[in-house]
Amino acid sequence: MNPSFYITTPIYYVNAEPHLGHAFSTIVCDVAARFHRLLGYDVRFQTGTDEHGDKIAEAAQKAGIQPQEYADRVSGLFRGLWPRLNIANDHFIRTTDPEHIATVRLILQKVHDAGDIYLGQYGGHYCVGCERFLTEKELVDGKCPDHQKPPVWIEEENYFFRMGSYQQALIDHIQRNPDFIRPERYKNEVLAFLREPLEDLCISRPKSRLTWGIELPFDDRFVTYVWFDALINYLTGLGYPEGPLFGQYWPAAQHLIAKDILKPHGIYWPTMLMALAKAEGRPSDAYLYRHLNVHGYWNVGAGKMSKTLGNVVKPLDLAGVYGVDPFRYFLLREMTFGLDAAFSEDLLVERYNADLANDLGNLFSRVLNMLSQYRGGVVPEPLAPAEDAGALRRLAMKTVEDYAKHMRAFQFHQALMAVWQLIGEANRFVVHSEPWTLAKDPAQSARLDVVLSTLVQTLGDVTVLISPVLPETAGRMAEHLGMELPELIGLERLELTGLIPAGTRIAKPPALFPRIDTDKVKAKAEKAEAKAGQKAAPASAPAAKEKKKSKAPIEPAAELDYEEFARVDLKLGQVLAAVRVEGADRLLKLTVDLGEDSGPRTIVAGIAQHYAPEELVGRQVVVVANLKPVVLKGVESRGMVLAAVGEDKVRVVAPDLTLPPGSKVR
Ligand code: ME8
Repeated sequence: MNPSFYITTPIYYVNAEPHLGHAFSTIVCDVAARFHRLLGYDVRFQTGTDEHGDKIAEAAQKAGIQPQEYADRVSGLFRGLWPRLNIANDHFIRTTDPEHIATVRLILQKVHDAGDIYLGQYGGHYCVGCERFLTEKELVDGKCPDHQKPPVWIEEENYFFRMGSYQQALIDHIQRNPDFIRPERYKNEVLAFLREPLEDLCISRPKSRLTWGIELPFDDRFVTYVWFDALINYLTGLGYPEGPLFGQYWPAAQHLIAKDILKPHGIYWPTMLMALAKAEGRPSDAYLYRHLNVHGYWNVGAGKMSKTLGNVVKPLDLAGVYGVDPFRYFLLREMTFGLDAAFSEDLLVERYNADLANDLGNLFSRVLNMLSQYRGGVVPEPLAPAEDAGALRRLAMKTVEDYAKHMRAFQFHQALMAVWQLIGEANRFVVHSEPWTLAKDPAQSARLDVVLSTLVQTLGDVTVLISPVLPETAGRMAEHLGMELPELIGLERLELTGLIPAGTRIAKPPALFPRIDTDKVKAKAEKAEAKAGQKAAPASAPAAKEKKKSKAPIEPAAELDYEEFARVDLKLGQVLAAVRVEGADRLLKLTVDLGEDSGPRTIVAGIAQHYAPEELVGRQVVVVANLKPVVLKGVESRGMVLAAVGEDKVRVVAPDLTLPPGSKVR
């Protein structure tokens, strides 16, 4: 029987849309899942959404809809995003799934019956953002340090889980299994926390305060605290307690999280699992997961990125411009797993050009072009012994070993560094063996065979090694090299002799990673800006500056979910006045009535070369009403007027009948 590997992402809150951090954690799990498949494991990979609790109830209320409808909508955004980043999860769980609700209630009942849940009195500093009571120590200047808001003091009757009684057992387990929590810094953080007495955990919320949760099975006046509910998703997804998946994949579980949720996963969850095992009469460590893998935070600009603070990077914006594989590669290569990393688009382009276009892309294209030119595209038999070629093959085998060691330890950047070292050596081998010189001398024919064959075999190995991180590229390379799919090959079959039999015919290579010409990208972006009538914007306007940072023009997405489209607020407007903007020959300042109580809006449109101002007054126009305001030539523009752009004519879009201003356009 194959060994089993169960990997989980945190289940994400549905109070905001997916961002770079969520994409990173989910891509990491996808990479770990694909890598373990290469090792021959039976793999199960689960992600999902966390949908109960104050935060979600509040967000739904703000949106003016029911929590369930709200959760359905945002959960759908997460679920829809993952395939577009080439993430192949086996299961997507939602805490509002009926199976999950039943599992949480079952576990609560078991732990309650075993005496580990009791009714008590609680008073404390509650932070709505964190969904938990904060200790005095955690407050900074009387505020929650993460949400910059003072917590509210709440006193009430509640149920408690006897977490404190598992403190010593947890310390012992961590000390006996030093990589239970990894990397080590996070193990140390949990142990440091456990040096203080561990308090019991309040696991209920009175319905008077919150109804959006799972009702306690033993007291219908309360719902379950969101963490006691959410953590159990990892068991529900396997069909605990009966399902065959549970027997196969638990406790061979590995969780992946960022450092923000270390405490719930490093303390609440293992003590809950110990209590559950005890309630079932099993040894206390029977259900403890295998590893908790903890990564750092992606920071954007000077600070931390979080949906609460609102400075988020949208994954598809980048993957759409640079490709999904380069985006995945950048994230895995750039972050030292466990530490924080800085995200910037410039760095992404730098890595793309250096590692993907130069190193990998160049090796692939030069080797296969030479094979085509000197051997008609047919992989030769390597008959002559050659020390340098042998060394490159041995390095490839050593790379496989190092790579596997690092990947198992979730040190992805090191695994990739090892592969890129091999790619670098292969490129150097090309330079020093000079196949172009060998090709001119018939006496060197056997030597040329060895050189070309060795390089082709290296490409074969590299294809398999990069496949977890760059699955699409690896698939293209494998197809081109006449190999099976990398996931069917597996690591075990990477041997000195190589994967590609002599006699294989390989066509001329496609360009895997066309170099990104940074100047061209900038120029293209500026042109697009000019087209949008924004070129005349002063560099000092903050919105204009922000725009300048963008490296590439935004291309329309190949497909858009209806939800994404529906976020654009299109309205019909009536132009009340129009004047030229001083010092900008393309811009008109329009006063547009959108039927709003706040009065007409000022909108700057880049159509001055196509309309005299007076031509527009009285006309109806379609306006993007929820575009962020921008300052153009000192005028704040609140919205955008839609126009059809012909070869040399630009005409505003309008209905064929006059309708009331403010009418929805869809
Ligand atoms: O905490 N850098 O959900 P959440 C890297 N529902 N990763 C980041 C990140 C960043 N800047 N920001 C977020 C919750 N993440 C709970 C989890 S699990 C039973 C319940 C990633 O939507 C990272 O994985 O706030 C982090 O742990 C997670 O998103 C938090 O997601």
